[in-house]
Amino acid sequence: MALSEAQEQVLRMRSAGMTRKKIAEDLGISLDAVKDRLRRAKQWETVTPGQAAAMEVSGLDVSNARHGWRVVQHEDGSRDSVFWKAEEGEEENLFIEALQDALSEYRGMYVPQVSPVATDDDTLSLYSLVDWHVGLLAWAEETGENYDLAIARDVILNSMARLIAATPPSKQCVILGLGDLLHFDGYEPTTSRSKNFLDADGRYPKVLKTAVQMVIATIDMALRRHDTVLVRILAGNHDDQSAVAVGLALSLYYDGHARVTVDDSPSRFWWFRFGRVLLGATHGDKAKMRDLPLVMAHDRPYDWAASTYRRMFTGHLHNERKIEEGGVIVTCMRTPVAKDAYHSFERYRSGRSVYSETFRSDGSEAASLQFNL
Ligand SMILES: [Mn+2]
Repeated sequence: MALSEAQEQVLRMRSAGMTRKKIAEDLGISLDAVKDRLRRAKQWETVTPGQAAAMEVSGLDVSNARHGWRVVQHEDGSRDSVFWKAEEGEEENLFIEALQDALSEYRGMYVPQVSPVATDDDTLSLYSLVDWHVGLLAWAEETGENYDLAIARDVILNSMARLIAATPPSKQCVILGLGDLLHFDGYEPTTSRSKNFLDADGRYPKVLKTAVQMVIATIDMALRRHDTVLVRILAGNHDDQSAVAVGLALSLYYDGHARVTVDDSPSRFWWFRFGRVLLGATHGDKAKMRDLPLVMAHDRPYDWAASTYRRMFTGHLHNERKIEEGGVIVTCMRTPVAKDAYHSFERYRSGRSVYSETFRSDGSEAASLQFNL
């Protein structure tokens, strides 16, 4: 007896870093079978070549024996003998491995990014993730353009990469989910309040996971351009509940990260003062654009007093509008998402963009970048 081919194969896959669950999936065998093969294979590892040879002639299988002598009488009169004792601590090792396997999918796996060499510490850049609607499905013959999960990931992340590379290297940046990051909010593909049916690509957990991965990819790209990243995910009318889950996932993922702060406030408004610049945002499905300056003044009276340049940002309408009211510029931004059939059949024909805004702390400068898809 020696290491069987099947045991060797499992051992090889395991040492290549695969989890036991993945090995079972790849080989089409049960998790228990993988565990058993590994256990047997590992027992052979601790056997010396002499013992292995003795066991082979004695027909002894290490995995079935706890301890004992085996003696084999050869035809020429010679004898081979071996004393076998199972290694102690094996149970504990198996337990630790089982724990590692179980947790492997949930570990905070952020990859530390190299800090940018030179950043401008007197400016702040804002990236708004406007109505990404991850999970939306569109068929080109109906709507003019195909759209699904894979296309969303590809198109949006490529646009964000180009945008981040072109944005001034401010020391601080904010990644702001402006609402409707997800197209639908649960196993039923409907809007959460009006219960309108939506064209959805994929199961809800897959959509939620993809949306989180896309925001993580965006944050990681921003970390190569900016020294610190503040993240805030606002809820919209399509993702009331999922926005909370995304915020929570991000705050756990970046827990302990020196350069990323996740603000997981459940408030529908975001406020932030950078020197004399006061910024605010909300999805835009509830308050009208014209009402937002007064909400800002009411909610942030001291920040209002300390600021000289004030901006508010919304999404929801999927087209660009800009108004100024009471000295506050309120901008509604376009989205990078394609139209679904419902919107295509109506008169909606807005273009698709991603944006960044950069502010100087004394309020003297505001630079806006817009990349069109
Ligand atoms: Mn909306």
